[in-house]
Amino acid sequence: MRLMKKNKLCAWLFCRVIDNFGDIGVSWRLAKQLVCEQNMQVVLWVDDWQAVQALLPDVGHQPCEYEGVLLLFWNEAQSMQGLQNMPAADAVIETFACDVPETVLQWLTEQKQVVWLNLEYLTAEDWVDGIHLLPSLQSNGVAKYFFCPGFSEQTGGVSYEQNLLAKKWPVDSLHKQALREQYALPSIAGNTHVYVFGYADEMWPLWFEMWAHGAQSLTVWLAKGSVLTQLQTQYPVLQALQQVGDSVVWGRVTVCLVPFVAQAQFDEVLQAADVCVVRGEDSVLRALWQGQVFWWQIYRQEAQAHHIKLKAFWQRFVDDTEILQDAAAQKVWQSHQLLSDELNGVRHLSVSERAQAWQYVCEHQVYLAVFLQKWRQLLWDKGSLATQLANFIRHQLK
Ligand code: TRH
Repeated sequence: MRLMKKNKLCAWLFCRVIDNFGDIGVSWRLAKQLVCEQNMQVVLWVDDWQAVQALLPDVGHQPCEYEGVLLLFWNEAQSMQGLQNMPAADAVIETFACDVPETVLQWLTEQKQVVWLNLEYLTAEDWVDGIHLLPSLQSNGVAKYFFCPGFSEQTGGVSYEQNLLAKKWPVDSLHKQALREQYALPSIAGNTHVYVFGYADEMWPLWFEMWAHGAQSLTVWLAKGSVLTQLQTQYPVLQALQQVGDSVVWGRVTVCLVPFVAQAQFDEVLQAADVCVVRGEDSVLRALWQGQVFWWQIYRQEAQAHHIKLKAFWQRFVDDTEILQDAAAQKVWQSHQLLSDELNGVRHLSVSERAQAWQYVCEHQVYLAVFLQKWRQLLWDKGSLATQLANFIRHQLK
């Protein structure tokens, strides 16, 4: 019996969860956008159902149809018959070189016209311009295309939903307050509210010390996870943070443990903050869409490859927005970058350098936000990743 009748252009999407939530985060967004915005059918195979449930808490058991996407647990022993029960694919998409199962490789050799592609990681580095949409002949005799998200005209663009900019971000202070109440995010009048979703790292104690002893009162909403675990081993005061909603006052900073929300609500948590620190490729784009100041704690790679990726990202921002030509913004930008470098292990700051940079960005964030909003618009105008991907598939099938 077919699990879903084929009635549209159909993509099979494969997602292997390596660690964290980025793989499923990106795959799910893409699946939904192809269905809702590109009038396609999507079957999404994921090899970690718990990761699916974290982002879609009401998803239920697999297989299931959720928001128009057929969601399935990726079973390595996927049978040919199982595949034949699916709506036939016009496109097979691997996310992040996850390698489709043998049966799919075999199935691909038997098809006359199916577009096979690998969705690469997002980077602003120049080399992606040269490989985006290049075919590469695989051992089963079928060509697989590289599809590279990116920031230039020569790449596949970045992920966003078509209705995003209509939402008028950043939100005004009344709306912010309403969101804080909705998500039980403690709000303290006069404080800067910082949302932190990062990776454990030796710089966090330095930043929390800076906040605790800073000149300005601050509220930090800390997403539950490795940063908290790390800090609790070093600072007994933070051991009071056990459950979502708990908060402690430590010098000038009030630290609160905030919930892990469904992906559909993640944007709202970011909007509720004044500034934020985010980490992987999905959350950094969501922060960018808010049009507010953010820092990117990029996923660490071997041989410091992430430093190159980080530099390319911010360099693209500088080039696209010409921020360095504006004296007021330039100064905030320099402070922002000092902190960004320290956050990612590129350099160390002294206590006073760090504190001054932080204070300067917080006090002048509005200058920087203008340029972030400009960049957002430029990226938007290039067309979304899902649009470009669907167009490529259609073009190849002609
Ligand atoms: O979870 P990540 O660290 O994933 C990483 C990165 O994608 C990295 O680039 C990749 O190489 C590595 O995995 C394997 O960070 P990321 O990409 O930001 O994904 C987090 C997802 O979790 C994103 O879709 C937003 C979502 N999320 C929620 O839905 N609710 C929440 O409360 C939070 C904190 C996150």
